[in-house]
Amino acid sequence: MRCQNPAMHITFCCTDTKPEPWMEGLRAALPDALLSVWQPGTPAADYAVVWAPPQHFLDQQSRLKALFNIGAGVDALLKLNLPSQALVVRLDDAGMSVQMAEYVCHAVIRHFREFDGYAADVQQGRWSYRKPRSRADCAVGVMGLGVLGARVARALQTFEFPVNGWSRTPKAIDGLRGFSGPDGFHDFLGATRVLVNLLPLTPDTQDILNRGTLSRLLPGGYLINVARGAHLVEDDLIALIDEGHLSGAMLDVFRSEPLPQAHPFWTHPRITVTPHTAARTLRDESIAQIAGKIRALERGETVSGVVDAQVGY
Ligand code: NDP
Ligand code: OXD
Repeated sequence: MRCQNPAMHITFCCTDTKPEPWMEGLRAALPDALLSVWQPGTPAADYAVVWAPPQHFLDQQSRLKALFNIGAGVDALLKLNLPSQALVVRLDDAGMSVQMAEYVCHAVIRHFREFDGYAADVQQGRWSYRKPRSRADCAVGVMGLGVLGARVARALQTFEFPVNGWSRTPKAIDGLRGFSGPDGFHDFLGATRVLVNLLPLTPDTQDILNRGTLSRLLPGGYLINVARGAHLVEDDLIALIDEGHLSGAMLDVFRSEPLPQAHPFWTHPRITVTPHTAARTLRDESIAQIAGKIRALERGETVSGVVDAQVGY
């Protein structure tokens, strides 16, 4: 379908992202639109495709109808002063949830089956066996049951792990033990051995992974943080691992990214670091989704993935 408004202007303002392939894709998907790579002086646009845009870009957007964030998390965007008339639209899966399910299942299985221990033994030329662990004793708790968390929970169920889930509002997912709200949080943690964080970063969730909360996990607890670094009080994690209450962690996100060279996470023997790569933005899928939503908005329809700035996600 062609755009109804031939004068529609879409501008691209994404930090650390090469614009050319995005522009090519957007041009193919929306041939009637006027496209620009934003720079100071570019006229105000109808729609913007953004990642970490500067405040002065937003200040110039007097007629913007929607901002399309090329990621799922909008915490950085919501810290800015946004044009009040514009919708903020996050990427709505667009190929991310299957990647996140792969990452988390890999992390859980690697921990549960002790594959790091086997790899270390093999390095030493040792043919060793470890006692199989009980799956029933390895309840996995997923914090956040949104687009990504719900998919991760379902993927974990296929490996027959008991799965707990925690969300702000109650959620019914077949076979999942659901907890919600602040009242359900302690019981959720107390029933969980492997904790997966897939919450958005909001004032309510900042620092939520701390000594008090992580201590409530079942003994030998393991943390997988794939949401945002600012959810985790890093020193508390290291202390709990070193004290033996937690058995380790696999971390994809950090307070400071790239993770500083001198950071203790790099060398901690029980912490695995990955470079914010659990679920990457896939360009073609994202362009198709954004173009589809622009067309829908131009037809006066509603679209999914609109962020509620009041709740913060
Ligand atoms: P969604 O917005 O779809 O889901 C968020 C979930 O968190 C919802 O279930 C929501 O509850 C729950 N939640 C929010 N606030 C609270 C709270 N205070 N207490 C309890 N539950 C809460 O997010 P996504 O699943 O799409 O993404 C989650 C996060 O993953 C992103 O915000 C981003 O930070 C991170 N991410 C990381 C990537 C990586 O590569 N490492 C890639 C992509 C995203 P309810 O259902 O009741 O609304
Ligand atoms: C995202 C991310 O939010 O990459 O999409 O973390």
